[in-house]
Amino acid sequence: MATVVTGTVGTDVHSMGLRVLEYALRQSRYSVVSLGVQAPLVEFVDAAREAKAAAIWVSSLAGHAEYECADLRDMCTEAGLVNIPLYIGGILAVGPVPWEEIEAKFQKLGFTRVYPPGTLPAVAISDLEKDLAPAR
Ligand code: B12
Repeated sequence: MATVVTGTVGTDVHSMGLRVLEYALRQSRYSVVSLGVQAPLVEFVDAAREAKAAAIWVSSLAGHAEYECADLRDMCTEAGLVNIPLYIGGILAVGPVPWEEIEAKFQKLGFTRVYPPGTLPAVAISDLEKDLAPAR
């Protein structure tokens, strides 16, 4: 059973979307290591390494993810988690920023997949199946 590490990062307290995602992952037979809310980046990396996780999913609504998640890819690589899929979703900016701009920004930060507000968990779970297929 593949494991996904989940959490909100930094200062973000929004927990409801996270819980929905975790429920959906478990229903789809993934094991979930939940860090809950306001987890420091290093906890994502440590948990992913310990659990030999297949992916890390970050939920962020407060709008500061660009700053709070900037180092996640580099920290994963330094910890030997080379190319681990990193997904992020929620509300990833403050104000009316065009989605293409937001997506490009997070892709540049090393996120594998970036989701707009209100994305259904099934969409991302289907993407995860695809992203993990070569490793299975
Ligand atoms: C409830 C809520 C709160 C609650 C949170 C309680 C809790 N335990 O979670 C409280 C009152 C604490 C709160 C606080 C704040 N909030 Co608030 N909050 C909301 C609100 C009304 C609903 C969020 C929610 O629960 N949605 C329901 C869940 C089920 O949906 P979801 O989170 O969107 O998640 C789904 C999808 O988006 C997707 N998804 C989410 N993450 C991910 C990740 C991945 C990988 C994938 C694939 C999919 C995915 O899947 C989920 C399930 O379907 C939103 C408004 C809104 N319409 O979103 C504002 C909102 C998010 N909050 C906002 C703000 C500003 C704040 C505060 C800063 C307010 C303040 N000045 O104090 C603080 C933040 C404090 C902090 N440090 O984080 C803003 C953010 C603005 C922005 N980003 O531009 C919003 C958008 C309100 C607004 N319109 O201004 N908030």
